Amino acid sequence: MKRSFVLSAAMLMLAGCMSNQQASRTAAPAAAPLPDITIYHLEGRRSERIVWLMEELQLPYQLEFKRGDILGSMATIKTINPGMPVAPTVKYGDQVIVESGAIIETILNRHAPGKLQPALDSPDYPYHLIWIHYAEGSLAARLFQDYRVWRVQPPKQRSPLVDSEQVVQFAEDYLGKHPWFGGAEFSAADIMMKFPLDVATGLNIVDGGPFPNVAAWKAKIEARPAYQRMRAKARPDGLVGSPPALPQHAPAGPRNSSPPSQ
Ligand SMILES: N[C@@H](CCC(=O)N[C@@H](CS)C(=O)NCC(=O)O)C(=O)O
Repeated sequence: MKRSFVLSAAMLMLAGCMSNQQASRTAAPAAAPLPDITIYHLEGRRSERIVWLMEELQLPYQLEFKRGDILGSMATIKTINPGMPVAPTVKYGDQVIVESGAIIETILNRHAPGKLQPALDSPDYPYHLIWIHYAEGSLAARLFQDYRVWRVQPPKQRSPLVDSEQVVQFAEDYLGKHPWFGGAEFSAADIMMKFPLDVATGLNIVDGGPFPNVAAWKAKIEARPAYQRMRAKARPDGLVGSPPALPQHAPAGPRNSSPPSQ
C-alpha cells in the first residue's frame, strides 16, 4: 500500500514535468489504422483546415480540387455529396463526412490520440473545446451574418447589433493570456480558428488594428512548416474567387447599449 502510494506520487511528479499533450500521449490508446482519406477542397476555404491537420500529423491523404476553378471544384463536390455540397467534404474510407470540426475530431481521436489536443484532465481542455466550437458556432456565424447584412445595406454608423468586433475581441482577450487557442500549446483549436479570423480582416468585416494579439498569433501560425506545406498544396496561386471585401468601416456606434436581439 505504502509502496504503491510512493509510486503513484512519483508518477504524478513525472506527469507534472510533462506538457499537457505529452501527458496525454503517455496515456493515449493506440491509433486505429487510417482509412483512405480524400479531401474535396476549394482554395482558400475551410477545407484548408483538414489539409493543414493532415500536414501537422504527417498522415497520408488525397487532395481533390480544380486549380484556380472554384466552380469546377464545387461541381466535383456536388457529385460526391449532392445533399450537402460544402468544403470540406471528406471521403473517409467508404463514408462521406462533413463539418470541419467533426472531421478533425474523428481523425484526432481515432488516428492520432494524444496529439493536437490537451489531455482530458488538463485545465486547457475546456478552452481548447470552446475554441473548436466557437470558430464555427459563434465566430464564423456572426462574421458572415454581418458581412451579408452589410453588403445588402451598408450602415451609416455601426449598429450595436453588428457584433463582429465583439466576437473577435473575445479571441483577442484570450490570446492576451495564452499563447495558443489550445492554451499552453498549439492544438486543433488553432486550426479551427485561423479561417474565420482571416475572413474577419480579409473581408474587412473588422479592422485588424485593434487586435494585435490576433495579428501576432497569425504570424506564428504562418511560420509553421505544416501550415506552409498546406498553403503550397492547397492554395498554390493565392486566394481564388474570394467574395469582395467590404469598404472601409463606418464609425463604430455605441456598444452594448441595446438589449440583445435574441
Ligand atoms: N460549418 C461547416 C461550414 C462549411 C462551409 O460552409 N463551407 C463553405 C466554404 S468555406 C462552402 O462550401 N460554401 C459553399 C456553399 O455554402 O454553397 C464546416 O465547418 O465545415
